[in-house]
Amino acid sequence: MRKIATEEAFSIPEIADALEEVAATPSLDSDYWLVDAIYGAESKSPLRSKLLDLEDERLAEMDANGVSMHLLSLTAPGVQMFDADTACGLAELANDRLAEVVRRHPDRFAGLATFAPHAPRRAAEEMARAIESLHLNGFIVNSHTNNEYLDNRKYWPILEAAEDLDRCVYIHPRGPSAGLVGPFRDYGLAGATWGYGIEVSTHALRLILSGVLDRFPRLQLCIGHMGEAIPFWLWRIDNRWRMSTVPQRGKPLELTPSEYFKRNFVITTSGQENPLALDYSIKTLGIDNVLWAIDHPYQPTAPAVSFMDNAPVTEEEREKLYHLNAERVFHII
Ligand code: VNL
Ligand code: MN
Repeated sequence: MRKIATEEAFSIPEIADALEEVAATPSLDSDYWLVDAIYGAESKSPLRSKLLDLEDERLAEMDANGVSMHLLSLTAPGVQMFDADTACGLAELANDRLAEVVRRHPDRFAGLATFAPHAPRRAAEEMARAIESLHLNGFIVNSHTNNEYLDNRKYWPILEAAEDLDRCVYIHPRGPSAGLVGPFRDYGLAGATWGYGIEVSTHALRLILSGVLDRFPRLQLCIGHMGEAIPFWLWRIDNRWRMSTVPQRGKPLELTPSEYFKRNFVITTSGQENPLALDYSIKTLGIDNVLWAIDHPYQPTAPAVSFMDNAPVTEEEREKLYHLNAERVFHII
């Protein structure tokens, strides 16, 4: 069975070097911990070289585990910690490199293009280039940029470009934004344990409740980690949105929150290998809205494969989870 993993991280040396610069100046940014751990001068983490490796150990590990394809994306925080000009240049370079490796291994790699949200018009141009000239498969964005979210009107050119190009935007985690991070600063809460998911679920709900999906009804979005807890919350979100004690709504929405979630979002299983959560998500969202992912190199490959090989679904459903949904959503041939 073809196995397409849909949240697989890579980097390029120029961006790793730029993040090493970021690590050299301690800051209160909630991604500083991660950047320092991977790219800091004292780092002994193997992640930097695993992120930079595409054609050696990565392909060998894919082969050893029967993984057909990585849908690659520039690892978090992408270019979003750099100033807008630097970010634009590095995004374009990363997309060029990504397209080259996809061209060399069209049956093993596909790619999500990156862009600099803090330069929205140039981002929209890069998005068009990434699809029309580089033939990449969609987009990745690492949640907030300078503590702002994509529902903000200044980012609408990005949403418009994604909708016009008919390509999905994967909203990948980064640490919580400045206004959210306070209590996440202790006990390692800001990262993948909890903060990443809260950051992305908050972002997704901003997009839903702002009404921006009435403006861009065909926008396709993807979130990982079994939907960052949103599927489990849909009933309460609908219920309290309808009968909220403190009404805070602007323009009335055309659909209920859960209807937007089912219409505009798909989820992946990255780093969330829980058969009960998978079963629940499929029953809640439908089998067409759930895609398999590993989250390489942050998660090991073998358990992610065995999770999906043994998932309590029919073989027809497994085909959708492993590849048919990814082929449809990300235009993979
Ligand atoms: C981690 C996990 C980081 C998954 C990631 O991106 C990720 C982590 C920076 O555990 O640090 O995609
Ligand atoms: Mn990831």
